[in-house]
Amino acid sequence: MTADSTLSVQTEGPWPVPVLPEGFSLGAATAAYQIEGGTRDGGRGPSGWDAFAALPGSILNGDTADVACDHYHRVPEDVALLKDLGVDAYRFSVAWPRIQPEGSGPANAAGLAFYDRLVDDLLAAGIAPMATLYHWDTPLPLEHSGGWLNRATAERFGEFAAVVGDALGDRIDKWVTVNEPATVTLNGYGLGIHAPGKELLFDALPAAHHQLLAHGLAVQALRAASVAGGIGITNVHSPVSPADPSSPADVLYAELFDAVHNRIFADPVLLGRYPQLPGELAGMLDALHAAPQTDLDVISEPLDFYGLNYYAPTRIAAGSGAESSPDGIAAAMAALPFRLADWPEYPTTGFGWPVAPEHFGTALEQMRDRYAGHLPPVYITENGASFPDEVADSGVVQDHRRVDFLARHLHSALEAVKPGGRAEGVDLRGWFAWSLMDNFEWAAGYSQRFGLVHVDFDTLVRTPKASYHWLRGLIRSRPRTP
Ligand code: IFM
Repeated sequence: MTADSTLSVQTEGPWPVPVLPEGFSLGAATAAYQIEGGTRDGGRGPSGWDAFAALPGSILNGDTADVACDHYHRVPEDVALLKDLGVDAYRFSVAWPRIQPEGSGPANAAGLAFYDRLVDDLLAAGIAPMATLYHWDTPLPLEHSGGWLNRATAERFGEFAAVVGDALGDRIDKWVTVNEPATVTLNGYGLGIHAPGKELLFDALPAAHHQLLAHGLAVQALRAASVAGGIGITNVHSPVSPADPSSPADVLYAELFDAVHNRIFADPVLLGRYPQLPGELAGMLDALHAAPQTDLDVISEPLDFYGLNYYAPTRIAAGSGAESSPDGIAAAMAALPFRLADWPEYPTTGFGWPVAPEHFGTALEQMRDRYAGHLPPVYITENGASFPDEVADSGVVQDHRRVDFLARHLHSALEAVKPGGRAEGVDLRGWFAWSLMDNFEWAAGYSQRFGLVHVDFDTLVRTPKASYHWLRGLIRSRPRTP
């Protein structure tokens, strides 16, 4: 049931009104593991995240995604919310363990049927489906064989892409192969705060290469399946700066962090090579430089679009320190010679991330400066913030900090790419809010609410927040195309 939240909601405030170019697409995004629940339904197999979440202490408050938003059983209600919101596009992900419970072999018909219906419902509602093939839910048998440390996982992913491409290729508007391989590599394999919980630090780099190879193999498989929609990848980009620009050590480690968070994922896709680091850092990416050129040729298959997720900038200081956040305690970070530094000049989100919209422009500027001439049209595939929202007695969720965040960030991105803007030349085509609804925020469980729609995790009642009404108003304010 959806609570009535339209009364007395306020969507105007001191935030800017983004000026939308003609044809600019507005959407909302989710991911299968974070919203679906139904983890034992329809023949779905277990995933690496199911196993990780079952480990005591891995997820805040011992939360699991077994029910999540119960989207698996509530597709009509959720598509109705999207239709009323008026978005042009909806980004969701296809759970690999629903389609191939063993991580290989023939498709599970019930799994495919779920997405088949979802896509048809979206199209009937006039919403363009953007499907992500990998948003972190690796089938458990593949995780047991080494996960992304094993090259074979990339090959299995190419086969999975072919299966989904054959089934849905006539109706998906845009395909995202892999979502945020940086987060999987760093949090999952480097620091151990996400599945599969490995603390390998720089020995995690093969996981990056194999996800990128998986991306390239998926591009080839989708093209071989003659899918109608465009194909891209989604990388999360965080502009990195040294805590003290006059400190050579801070500058050096900022460059290293920029490489392992941003460049080792964007350079090979867009330029066909891994970045080189200067001086004493030069050997740190040896595991990547050992990759054969034939792999890089696959990884750099030309794309129809590039997906960019933006949340916050990063500040790096020399010196070690473990990181603690609702996402877990990254104890392994203490073994590194650098640490994440604070941004005392900015307000923070529920996660403690700095709210710094002007750095969104920096992210786009860096994309232009680094990849001009190689950068296809760009979609912001995620942008959003967590805040501790509550439903008031009146039934309204006044999440004005989120409205402020979204309005300022969208405005900043559009200002940056407009003629004369600092990122002029980036062909920015659209923006997706993260997320349509509050959901399972990985190691932070249900403690971080990112949604335009509030979800009561006891009753599963959905309540559109002020941010939902703000985006709905923005969409409706656009001039109608004849
Ligand atoms: O919830 C995640 C999403 O799965 C990937 N990008 C970042 C979001 C917020 O942490």
